[in-house]
Amino acid sequence: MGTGNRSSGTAPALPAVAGCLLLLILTTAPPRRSSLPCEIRSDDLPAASEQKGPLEAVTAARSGAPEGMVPIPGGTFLMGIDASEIPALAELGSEVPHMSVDMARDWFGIETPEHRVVVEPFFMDTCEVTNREYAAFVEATGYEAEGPWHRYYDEDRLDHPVVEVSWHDALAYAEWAGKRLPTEAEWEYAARGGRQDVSWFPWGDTVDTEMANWREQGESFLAGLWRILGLRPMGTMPVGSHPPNGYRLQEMIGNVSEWCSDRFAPYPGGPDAGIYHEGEDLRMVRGGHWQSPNPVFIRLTARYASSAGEWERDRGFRCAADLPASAGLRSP
Ligand SMILES: [Ca+2]
Repeated sequence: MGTGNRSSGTAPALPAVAGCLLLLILTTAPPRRSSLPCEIRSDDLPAASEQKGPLEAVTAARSGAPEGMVPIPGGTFLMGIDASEIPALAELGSEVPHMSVDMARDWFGIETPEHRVVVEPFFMDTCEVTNREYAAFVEATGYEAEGPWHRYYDEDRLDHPVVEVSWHDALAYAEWAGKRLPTEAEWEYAARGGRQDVSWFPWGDTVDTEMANWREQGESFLAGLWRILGLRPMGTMPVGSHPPNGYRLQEMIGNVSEWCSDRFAPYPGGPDAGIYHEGEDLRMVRGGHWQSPNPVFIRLTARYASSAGEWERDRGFRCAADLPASAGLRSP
């Protein structure tokens, strides 16, 4: 279930709305924070009582992590949601036009059923891959990307996540970096930050606009008009702008949604996902993004699929990597 608009090829010059642009800038520009480029502040960390096991394991193996990555201890977790949670999702997303329990079931049924998954230890990038990093890859290799990622590459956005990269573009970077894309299960497991006591967000089950970058509720008429016309300004924030989760990962939720390695498939025993076409190379996308219109779309378990050759200006990625077998990070 995508919440963003395919934005490539949008013509920015529409005289009829030119007079509105200044007003739109003033009414829609998202709040900016100072950049904290992936530096972890001690007061950002969750309470030790909540994260003792995972953090101890992470700390023990930190010295072996590649630059910009942290080790994620393996373990077992419950992936997805139980169907009984669908009404609560309809309530959470009640500001979405025409939301109902039936609509919530159509949109979020692919998150069911909740099922137990074993995840082996792995490394995960602490932050989304940035424009600076992607440019270094392209410069080093001459890679010709499918997506027009360079449209949002400039000196002011070097530490913002790269966007408008296809799944193939993301995979090419990952392989060049000696990494890979995370599986969907790895992504969801890592996003929890070691917490199995939360259902919706890494920080808990309440909406908190300070914890992630998404399009908040209450969009004005002019802001909506701008979005519909494809003129909404980019709303990404520099990576590392939000507090980390229990594994020290930042912006797993929001900012840009993130490609995962998996082809789309319903969960075992889950409903038939008729909303997706068969035969396409659909790859999973996770985490929601700066244009997600409601927190219901940025939950830990929210999943949707996109063709591997498509790109969005609200979609990027981060990498995972295999952990040496000797690291011994398997959780009980
Ligand atoms: Ca993200």
